[in-house]
Amino acid sequence: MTRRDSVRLVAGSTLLAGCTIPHHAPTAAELSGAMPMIDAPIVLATWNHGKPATERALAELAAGHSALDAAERGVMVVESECPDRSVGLQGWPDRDGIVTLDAAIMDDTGRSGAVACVRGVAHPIALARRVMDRTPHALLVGPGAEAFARSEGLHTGARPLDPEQERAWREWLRERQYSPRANSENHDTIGMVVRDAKGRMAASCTTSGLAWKMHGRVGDSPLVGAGLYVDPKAGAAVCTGLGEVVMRKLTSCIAVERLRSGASPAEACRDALHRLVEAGPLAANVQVGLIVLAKDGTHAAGALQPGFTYALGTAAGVTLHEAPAVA
Ligand code: SD4
Repeated sequence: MTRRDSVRLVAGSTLLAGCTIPHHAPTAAELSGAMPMIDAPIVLATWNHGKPATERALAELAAGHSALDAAERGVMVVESECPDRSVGLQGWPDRDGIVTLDAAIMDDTGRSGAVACVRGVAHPIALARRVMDRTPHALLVGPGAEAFARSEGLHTGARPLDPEQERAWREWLRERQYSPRANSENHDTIGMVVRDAKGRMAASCTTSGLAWKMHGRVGDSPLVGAGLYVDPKAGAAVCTGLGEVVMRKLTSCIAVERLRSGASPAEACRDALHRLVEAGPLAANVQVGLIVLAKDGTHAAGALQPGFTYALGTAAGVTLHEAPAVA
């Protein structure tokens, strides 16, 4: 995608055809994130694949579904199809040739659900939602999460690597080098923040994690406060990038806490990312992207390095943008 493409406005007419979102088309100031969009639905999602996910989330909102439903169903689009191989069962495997998935969902009532290191589940975000809705727990992992998936009819069964996964894994095995790089193709979690027309907010994350990770490795995506966070008094945030950095600094929680103390989304984004920069070697030469949505609909995105794209969905349609880098 060229930079020009990245800021091209995608016509909203197809997306919203037949749907009723009874709000004015956002002004340029509202779209920039600086002006509040009171009572208007808004969705932000990470990376280029955030666009189809955002389109789906907006369609869910237009059909009258909640922010929580939109956050779940939006990211399912990428779980089903992810050419980047960073989400869902088509994701790159770990170093033992096994695909393990992490996902989490949270709403603004303080409820959350998550799963980590699960195999054989096509829609880990739906499983995370069931953990939230149908268990007294917040996080299920590994075989326990898979057993729960079976009982919920969400386990799709063991499946061998597809030819492309097999080829890439075998190629990696030749060198067995594992050194995460900024903006490498294996940092592409789909994360989403949503505010519906009633002002309800939700966030979701789903990923196959880092390619060629150690078996059992879990990143930030299923961890509340790290990969995602929602506070009804402030707003919501989602992170993508190197989980080992984010989970040690609770980047999403820091961003939302800054909103709570009165910072704008742009300030909250910058401050949370600066905490990573302050960490020195831990965050040197790695990528972390952050999207922040305040309760009033103002929003911002930022990243440690250039190249982090995100989708913005409003009543006017879905646009792709590149976030400013702080490093
Ligand atoms: C992880 N944060 O497992 C995820 C990976 C990611 O964009 O976000 N990639 O560390």
